Amino acid sequence: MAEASLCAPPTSRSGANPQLSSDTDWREVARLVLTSREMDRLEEEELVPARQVLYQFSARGHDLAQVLLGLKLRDGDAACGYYRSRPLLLALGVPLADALGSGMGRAGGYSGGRDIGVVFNYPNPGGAHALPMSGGVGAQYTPAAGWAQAIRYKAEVLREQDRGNIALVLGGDASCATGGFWSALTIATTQKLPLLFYVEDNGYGISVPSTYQTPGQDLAANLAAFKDLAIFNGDGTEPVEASRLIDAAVAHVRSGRGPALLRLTVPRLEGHSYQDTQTYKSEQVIAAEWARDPLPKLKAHVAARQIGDEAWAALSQEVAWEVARAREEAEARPVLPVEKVADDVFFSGTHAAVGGRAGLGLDGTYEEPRPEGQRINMVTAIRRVLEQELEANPKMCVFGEDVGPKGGVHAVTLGLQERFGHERVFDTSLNEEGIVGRAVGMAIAGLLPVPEIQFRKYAEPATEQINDCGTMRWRTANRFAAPMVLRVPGGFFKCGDPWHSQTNEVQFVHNPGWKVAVPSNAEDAVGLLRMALRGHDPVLFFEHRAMLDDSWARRPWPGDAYVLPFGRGRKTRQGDRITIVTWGAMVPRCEAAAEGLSADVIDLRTLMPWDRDMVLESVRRTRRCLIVHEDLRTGGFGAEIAAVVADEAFLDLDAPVARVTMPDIPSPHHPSLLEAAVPSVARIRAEIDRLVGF
Ligand SMILES: Cc1ncc(C[n+]2csc(CCOP(=O)(O)OP(=O)(O)O)c2C)c(N)n1
Ligand SMILES: [Mg+2]
Repeated sequence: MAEASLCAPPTSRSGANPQLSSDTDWREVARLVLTSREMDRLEEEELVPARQVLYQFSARGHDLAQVLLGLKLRDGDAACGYYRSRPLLLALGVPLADALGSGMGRAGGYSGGRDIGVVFNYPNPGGAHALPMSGGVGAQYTPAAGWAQAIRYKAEVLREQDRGNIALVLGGDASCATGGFWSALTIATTQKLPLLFYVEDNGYGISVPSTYQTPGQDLAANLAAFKDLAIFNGDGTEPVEASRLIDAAVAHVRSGRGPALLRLTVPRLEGHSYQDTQTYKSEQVIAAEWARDPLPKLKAHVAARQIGDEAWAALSQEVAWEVARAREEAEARPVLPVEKVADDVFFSGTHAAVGGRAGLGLDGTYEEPRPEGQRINMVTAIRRVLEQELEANPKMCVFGEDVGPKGGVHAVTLGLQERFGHERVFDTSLNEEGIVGRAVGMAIAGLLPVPEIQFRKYAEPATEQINDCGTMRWRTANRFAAPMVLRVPGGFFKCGDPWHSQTNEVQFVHNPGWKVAVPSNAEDAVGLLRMALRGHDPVLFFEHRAMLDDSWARRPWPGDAYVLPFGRGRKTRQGDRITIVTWGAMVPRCEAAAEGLSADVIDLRTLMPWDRDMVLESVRRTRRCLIVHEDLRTGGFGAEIAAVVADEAFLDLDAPVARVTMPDIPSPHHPSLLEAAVPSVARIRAEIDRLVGF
């Protein structure tokens, strides 16, 4: 295809209903498009050169269609956009001073200066929320699918009135090559969710032409055969055509007939961002793009509707004043006090404006176990907590691969779907980004998602969603939060292997905003899981495969309202010659290794937060510290503990702080290789003896 035709309008079929009459308020459209243009101009001509704004993405060319679409959203809908979505935000009613001030990194606005201004979020009570965007291309899709699923959940499970709400997700042509796009497409079509995909096809992803993103450059044409997906495809610069297509696509999704894909071609009239000089485009291409500028087309269109030259000029003037006023207001805002930069990582007493609050409170719970009955294994214990909380909390839902009729490959969710139904306990498509991203959208919508990842390593495709979820409260300055409990089994079992057996819990500790539970036994699992389900932060709940049915880990049921607060270790043995710090499947090994010796064995139980006070108090008394973990040595969580002990108890030590860990290799398969790699009782004992005799 010739380069000059990259930005040509499409010739493929259009799903528009020609009979549909638009109720568009064209004066409002003009006002918003002019506002967006004036903001782009102000940034490009003044604020970026003055270094008042550091990241700038022009929306010129994309603006008309976004405004038309934004004006169709209403209370109960939500939109998840990307860095070029400011016109849509303006249509939702975001204050102009926030739209400008956020780019300046000032206090207030979207993030209080913690995030770049183009990565928007907008709590909008009474209107459609703009869900927190991500700087990662494609990461916007699956949370939007989660919001769409929450719409249905609220109608079917919570019996809230069905008001025809929709979720909208915006993405560029290049974003449609990401895993997130395909994941959300699979979720929305298989579940027939009210999700509208709006693809703004400007022919480029920075400099890469869309020939690299979809064959033939027309994703809508390529998806024509996709079942249960309505396609609307056309020109986003033509006021009449664009508004008809938008109306039809929105109406389709509102009617409950399932998802739709709306692809509109638009020219990107400036570089990708301010810094991009577009050397990869020829002069002809740039000229052809400017020939498609929607602004003169809009002007001509509204001229035929009583907004002639004079009215247009007056409107432009009015908009310029408003933007200038917003600039003054934004410039008057201070920079966030630096002491506040570490606030809002975790819930600290004030709920986010949107998201969370779905867990039951702590009223009636107790922190001392009240053991009853026979000892039960960890599988039964975890299942019983899930069952009780599902029973008591209709906002809670459990999902993941094989968790439905099969009851999970570890049998933890056995029988839950039968009891609570397919809306609340459900199988998902095999896409971990989709599992966690969908949970994010559901949590923002006020549900309590409890997703399962089948094995620790398979959380890797969800890494981006996990990270974005954890940072949400901080980067939106407590405007949004997405608490969830992510259950992840892992660690070795009877044998090892590089895929099912790793722990790598330290990676979650490294994701700001996540709490991390690593229970070693049934009683702690009950208390920590219930606490997690009633808390306000995302929690990684690690279920060690070797402990799920281990006899050592079996404990009596600790009571129906037992909770174990995070950050409280437990001394499973007490003594004064050495402190052994450990967690998970290493706890019984450390106990066995310390047999016959006076030692403190500390089961940390949670790693974020971890019980520094208990460890330091113990080490100051025993003067020796050994850390034992299953994870790899280099950069494992033991390194953190060792550093803290060295830092804070250096003068109390009589021996070096030591670690027994896996070597830096994946878990090996054969049981004898595995046993040689995982810390054994003999290896731990040898290190204890070395330190005690030091
Ligand atoms: C996961 C990820 N990879 C790469 C980038 C860098 N990046 C930012 S925007 C972009 C191009 C996206 O193009 P498109 O989706 O077509 O949107 P457009 O900018 O054209 O509107 C790239 C490669 C990123 N932000 N995230
Ligand atoms: Mg593009």
